[in-house]
Amino acid sequence: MSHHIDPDTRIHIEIDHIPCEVAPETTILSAAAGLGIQIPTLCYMKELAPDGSCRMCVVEVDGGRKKGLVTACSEHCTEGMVISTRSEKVMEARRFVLDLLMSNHREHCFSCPQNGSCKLQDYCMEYGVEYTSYDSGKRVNAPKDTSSPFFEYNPELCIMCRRCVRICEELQCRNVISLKDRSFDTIITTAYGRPWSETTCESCGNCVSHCPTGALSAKDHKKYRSWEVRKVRTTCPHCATGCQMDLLVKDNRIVGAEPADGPSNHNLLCVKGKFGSYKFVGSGDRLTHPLIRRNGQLEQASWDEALDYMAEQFREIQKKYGNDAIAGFSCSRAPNEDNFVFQKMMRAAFRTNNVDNCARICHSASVTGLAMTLGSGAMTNPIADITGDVDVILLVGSNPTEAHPVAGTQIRRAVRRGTKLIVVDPRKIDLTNDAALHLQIKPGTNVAFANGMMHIILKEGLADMDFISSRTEGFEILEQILEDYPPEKVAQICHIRQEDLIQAARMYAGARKAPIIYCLGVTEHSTGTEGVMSLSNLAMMTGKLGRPGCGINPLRGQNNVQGACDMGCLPTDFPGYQKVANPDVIHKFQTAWSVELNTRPGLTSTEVFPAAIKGSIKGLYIFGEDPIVTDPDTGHIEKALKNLDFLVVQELFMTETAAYADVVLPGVSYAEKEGTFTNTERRLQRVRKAVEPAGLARDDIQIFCDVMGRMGYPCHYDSAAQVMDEIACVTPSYGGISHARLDSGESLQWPCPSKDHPGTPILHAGRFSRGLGYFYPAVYKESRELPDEEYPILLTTGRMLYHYNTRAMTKRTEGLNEICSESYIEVNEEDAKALGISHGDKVLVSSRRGRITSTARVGQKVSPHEAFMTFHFADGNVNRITNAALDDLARIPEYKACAIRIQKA
Ligand SMILES: Nc1nc2c(c(=O)[nH]1)N[C@H]1C(S)=C(S)[C@@H](COP(=O)(O)OP(=O)(O)OC[C@H]3O[C@@H](n4cnc5c(=O)[nH]c(N)nc54)[C@H](O)[C@@H]3O)O[C@H]1N2
Ligand SMILES: Nc1nc2c(c(=O)[nH]1)N[C@H]1C(S)=C(S)[C@@H](COP(=O)(O)OP(=O)(O)OC[C@H]3O[C@@H](n4cnc5c(=O)[nH]c(N)nc54)[C@H](O)[C@@H]3O)O[C@H]1N2
Ligand code: SF4
Ligand code: SF4
Ligand SMILES: [Mo]
Repeated sequence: MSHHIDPDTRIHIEIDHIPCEVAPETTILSAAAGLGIQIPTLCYMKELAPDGSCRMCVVEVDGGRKKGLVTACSEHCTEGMVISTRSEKVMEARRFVLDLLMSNHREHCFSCPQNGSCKLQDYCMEYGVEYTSYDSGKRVNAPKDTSSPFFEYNPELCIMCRRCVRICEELQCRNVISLKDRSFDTIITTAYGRPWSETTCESCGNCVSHCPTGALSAKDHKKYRSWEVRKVRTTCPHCATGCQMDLLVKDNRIVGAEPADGPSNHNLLCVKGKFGSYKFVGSGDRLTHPLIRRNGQLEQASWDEALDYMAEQFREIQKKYGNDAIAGFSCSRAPNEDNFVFQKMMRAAFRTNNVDNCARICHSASVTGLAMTLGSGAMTNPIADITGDVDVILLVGSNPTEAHPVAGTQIRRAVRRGTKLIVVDPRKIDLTNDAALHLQIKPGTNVAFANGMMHIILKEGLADMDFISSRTEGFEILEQILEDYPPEKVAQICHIRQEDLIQAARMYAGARKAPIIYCLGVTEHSTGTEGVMSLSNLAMMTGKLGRPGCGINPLRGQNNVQGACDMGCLPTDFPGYQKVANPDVIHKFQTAWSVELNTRPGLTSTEVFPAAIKGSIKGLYIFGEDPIVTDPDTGHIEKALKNLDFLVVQELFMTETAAYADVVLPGVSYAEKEGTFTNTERRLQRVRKAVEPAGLARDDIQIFCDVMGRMGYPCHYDSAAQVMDEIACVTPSYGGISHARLDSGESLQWPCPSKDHPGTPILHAGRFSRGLGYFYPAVYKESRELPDEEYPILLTTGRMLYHYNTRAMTKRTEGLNEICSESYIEVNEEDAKALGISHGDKVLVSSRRGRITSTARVGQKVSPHEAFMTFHFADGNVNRITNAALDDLARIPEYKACAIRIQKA
């Protein structure tokens, strides 16, 4: 029998003469912290198992089972223990530890960037250790490594606490850093002692953030002294993982970022959060003045001039063509409060439902698909839950170690603890190295794959028939369809091995806890919505919904794309997915906003461009999106924008889209305003103002209010908190949310209907949001464009770790450009050989829509006759050649499959 301790047992101890009770398995360190007694630590980190190696945390114990000095981080409290944290023996032992450390540490505190926030320095002061008594000390003589673009390693300042080694190994799961014995010394080094820049280091900088001394320090740290900076707690502006961090602010400039302890990141960041989240804010090329096009040129104007002109032009369009000739795109990089006011402006002041956001070209298939099958188009379970204690992870069309890196590392960690990972992706992504099974499917065949899995599950009796009969509907029709997807046929369609499909089906269905995690490899297809619904069919059929460690989990992309959708920046939905088509909803908002509303559902953003070409859309207001770069088939976007009567772009930078505008308005970034982002787990987190914006740039909400006034619908807010109060008032799922609750430290996931509601981590427990879960009868259909003789290669597109979408933010961080700043195309070596192309060659890439040049990366990452490009780079932007074919249900474009030809340039 295993040793069992009742968690209700209490253990009685005494620390520094204060008696207290603790639960079993409590360490002395945390018991002391509970009493407000700080014990010094160097190697200890709450996220890592205790190491006890630095011995700084020694305390003296008596009573209980032990007597003498023990390390508080690793020693558990036992009944009757009497602990002294500052006895003379303890102080002496700590002085000895420090004395030894100092013998190996060069004291150039004066020039060390860590001066003032170094734990070694602090403790030496506190314990009165001014110099080492081991002057013949074995000083490490290894040279500095400055090869990383972001940080340097100075071995002379290292105290061998091993935090960096363990973070890299146990949390980041990269094993770049290790301990190496060199005759007398042990030193910290990279694998094979190579320069940092040549290792597999991902520059997450977590080792740097947690190094207690100046041994690992950010290059940017040279620009400030620790006591000069103010810390502002906020949320990372890049992906929807929603990592919490502190911006370090010196005067009115952000000089760095540190990870904070948030529910989705637990003191970790990725390279974009750590090093790519602040330089763009203070970049010299920010927009600082409104601009008006005069005689073909964009010229500086005052706010009044720009806003008056805008209102005049938009009114003119309304008069001539009606309210629905104007459309607006909202910004899912911006806070909820901005998005709420933007859609309110479009609906109440412009009187149109033509409002959308970039979810349309991203996860609209999830919003639509999961709403149809489950009743709520959002991730069902939290990140920590689906990467914690789970048996199998089914990862479909998602590359989280690059696109959601802090979530990605949690998947790597799960695998190390024993979780089996199944990767379904046309490419060998980083996580295929950790996978038990990689189904390298042909792009565009997700529905066939899912149907094939379900065919096997049914045939082998692995379905959860009780769940199907008690909680779902539509099974019989799907069951008939599935007959048509035997493994041999599916293997052929998907270009995979039958045995692998069968094994994947058994692993997934047979597991007790197995979440599906998916992303754009599923949604960005002309059959994207059906792809999503096929995956929800798979989860329902195996009863893996509404409970921990399961669910269907779209990793949303942009930092606040979940929020932009929640806020009603959708042509068919008011905030909280209340339908425009429902007269009661219209009535509700007419009353709330004291205005008569347009009852016609609007156009999606992807419908707006063809409508502009046709001439039925005449005016467009784009808030923080850059469709010339990011929408498919650039040619048709250019044509559409040129055909407009009037275009307004509200931006941080002069983007390629802004260059087409009649009026450009300077908005402010996440670091210059207050608000909230909703991350992919439906979690509301605060965004806080760190610096004042430059020039005349204005808070985006204020701009919308000024526009609303001029369009005849006066509106004013004193603060973002006040906007959130209105959101809570009209949005049932946000009913209990307020800035005050978030500021008091609560972490809330919607639905959170009332002020005393704790939020909802897991959706669909006991009952689906729509009542019964619906099996959508999805049939496999081919991608709209397939390879042929003329265009023989199937291209899929996506992302890489170091850059973010248009690079509006990441290209303003030099280090990221140093790692990669040019377009490339991943080509299979077999094709390369046939085409006479070598790694690094310039190539011409063409499709029916255009032609670009790029650089070939030849290898085995993609299958033969397939290729991959990112859309981050202006030289050879892949959207010149992608296909704007749309999905019938969500109107999402087919970014992930089109036919191309590659030639040597
Ligand atoms: N570094 C970085 N991070 C980002 C972003 C960024 O630009 N850079 N953008 C953010 C945004 S907006 C989003 S939406 C997310 C997107 O995050 P992801 O969707 O994870 O990223 P992608 O690279 O677009 O696509 C994921 C994978 O889908 C695979 N794939 C392509 N076609 C298919 C298919 O038919 N079936 C299957 N099963 N897989 C397929 C691709 O090979 C790719 O590995 O990332 C967010 N995070
Ligand atoms: N080929 C291909 N193309 C794709 C994709 C793909 O996988 N393949 N993915 C698609 C996806 S998923 C997405 S989400 C889109 C993204 O497409 P976009 O949304 O166009 O890309 P971003 O770079 O995120 O652009 C956001 C813009 O908002 C501005 N901005 C940021 N914050 C603020 C703010 O607070 N206020 C104001 N006024 N402006 C702000 C930035 O300066 C930036 O120019 O790209 C799509 N394009
Ligand atoms: S480099 Fe820093 S974190 Fe790593 S062992 Fe040395 S002192 Fe510790
Ligand atoms: S994982 Fe996403 S949210 Fe977290 S630091 Fe990286 S980019 Fe920011
Ligand atoms: Mo996205």
